[in-house]
Amino acid sequence: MKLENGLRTSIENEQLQIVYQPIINLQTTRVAGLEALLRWEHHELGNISPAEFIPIAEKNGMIITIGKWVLETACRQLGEWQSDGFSELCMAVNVSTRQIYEKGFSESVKVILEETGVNPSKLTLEITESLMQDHNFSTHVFKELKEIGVQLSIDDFGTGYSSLSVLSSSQIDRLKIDQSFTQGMLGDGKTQSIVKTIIDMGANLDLELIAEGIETQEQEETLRQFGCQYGQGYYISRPLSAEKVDMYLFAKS
Ligand code: G
Ligand code: G
Ligand code: MN
Ligand code: NA
Repeated sequence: MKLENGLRTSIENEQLQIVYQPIINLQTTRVAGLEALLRWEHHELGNISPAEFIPIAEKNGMIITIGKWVLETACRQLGEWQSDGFSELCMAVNVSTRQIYEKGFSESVKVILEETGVNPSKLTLEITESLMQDHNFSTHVFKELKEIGVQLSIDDFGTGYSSLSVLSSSQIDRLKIDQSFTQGMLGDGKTQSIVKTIIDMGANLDLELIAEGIETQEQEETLRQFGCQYGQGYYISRPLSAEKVDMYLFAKS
């Protein structure tokens, strides 16, 4: 109850923040984009993980307001970095199932893109696999989002139960290989085969592949050799505050 009440006032109290984790092109090592990750600094309880408060926000409907705030803030921030000269930079934003199912979701995405002046193709919406449960509905919303021109990415790919038919529908642009595969592949032959298979499948289906949770040089090197295009993880960079992203981008360019 305490968390729930706190969440209601978290935006106006400026307790919500976004940190940005760099995503690099593994083949060229250049920065390709950033994933926006929400953080809640509670005045008494300290940092609360989105894994803890997003489910609460989904239940009480606050996710709609919070989700809009995240999209707006991340797009506005992307617009600033693009104006600073990083014009090809992309932004990935996590969206929850409940948000997507809300009437008018795609319209609100469109409005935010117009207001912030961000090219739709530079925004990726990350969707977890569980959304694929209601195939008919997701197909309909995905179609609207594709008409706007945003990229769609399946997050934590391989841990849920998205059917392969979703991948053949031409609505999905990217797959994010779940970090459990990245971190397991060097110690386990079968996990490594799964990673290879996902990367090959991605290439065959014209999907962009992003490996998550890269924590060592060896993992990065292996994924590069397997032909994975993009990667992110603590070894590349931890999630950074907006100010630190500025420094990161200038240092890398
Ligand atoms: O950043 P971290 O590992 O703490 O994130 C934990 C979980 O919260 C991840 O599954 C991540 O996708 C999710 N998450 C982070 N930011 C957001 C957000 O803005 N919206 C939604 N819906 N989920 C988020
Ligand atoms: O579900 P999603 O993939 O959006 O969640 C991303 C989460 O993973 C974020 O909370 C982020 O902080 C976390 N993360 C990012 N890179 C790494 C990493 O290299 N190792 C681990 N353990 N977590 C990571
Ligand atoms: Mn994600
Ligand atoms: Na993920």
